[in-house]
Amino acid sequence: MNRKNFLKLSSLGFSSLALPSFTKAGQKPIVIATWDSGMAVNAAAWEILAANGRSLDAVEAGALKIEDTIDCCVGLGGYPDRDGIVTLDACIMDEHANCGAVAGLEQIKHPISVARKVMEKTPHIMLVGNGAQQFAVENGFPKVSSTLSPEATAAYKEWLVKSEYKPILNIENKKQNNGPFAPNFFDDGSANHDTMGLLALDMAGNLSGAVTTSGMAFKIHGRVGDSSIIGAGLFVDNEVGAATSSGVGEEVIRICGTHLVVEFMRQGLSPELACKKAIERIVKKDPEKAKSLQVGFLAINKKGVYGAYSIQKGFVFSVKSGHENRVHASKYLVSV
Ligand code: SD4
Repeated sequence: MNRKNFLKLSSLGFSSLALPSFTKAGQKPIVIATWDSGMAVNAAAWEILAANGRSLDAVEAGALKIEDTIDCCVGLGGYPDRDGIVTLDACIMDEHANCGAVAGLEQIKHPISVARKVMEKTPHIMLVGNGAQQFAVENGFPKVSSTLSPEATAAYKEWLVKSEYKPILNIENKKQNNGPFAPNFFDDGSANHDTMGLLALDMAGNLSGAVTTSGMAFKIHGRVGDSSIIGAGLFVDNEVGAATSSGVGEEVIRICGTHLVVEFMRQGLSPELACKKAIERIVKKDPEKAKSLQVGFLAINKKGVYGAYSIQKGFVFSVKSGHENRVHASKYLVSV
């Protein structure tokens, strides 16, 4: 079928055939991911979605892709905590509200797949620290060396000079600001935040999401952010939509951020407006503090309409569907 005929069919409401649809009102299948590093992640997820695969497999594949790379912020190549140890947080959720999570996981390369195993093989939702590692090893995930990546070693050494724990806005963009998607942003130094969150809607119309991160760089050992917490860093309700977050996890946890976004969508708000209302909730609690914080929410509804909103300028996200493959800048609430 050529694109013209296909569009004609879609506009006539035939999008429920097992074919990609891209009407203006929404797209299916589709995958969206936080940050411009989401482009590579989306490409991995797309291979599964385009072959009529399940959104759960797609989001896991996307997360695996970034866990494989040396990146400031995800996987074992990520920046360590203040004791020099890389600890990983991840979670995954499917269309049946099945979910699994790990937090504070050390020396395991693929926390997203451990989270999926927790979901599928245990009656629990979240495992942490040594218990999570023990479970991972028992389930065939090899324990790897705890050596920091060269980039993380350099960043940690630099951080040790002052040893200040101070979240810095939009570190992802600082790292990538020579790239093609480089928006202009805060450029004030050391590393602090990160995180890959991705959401997919498959051809069958089912939603899933995954989040993986090494969390805030130089955090207190044992600190868990929003990224492994269902309802904070990720929430999926297959009747309504799905949402994920990036930024200062404490602020997201405080308002049960992604659960809130999905509930706003349930009330009829568009994904973008739902994200905006959740951002407003954070800012309203302490407008002064919010000036130096970054949080971004990214959401998609059941029709494949997506949207995002952040506190500050600088949050970007990647979209891949049959219709588009690009990075978008999020709208934002306050100008510092
Ligand atoms: C955390 N939310 O550990 C993560 C960090 C992050 O962009 O998303 N940074 O709090």
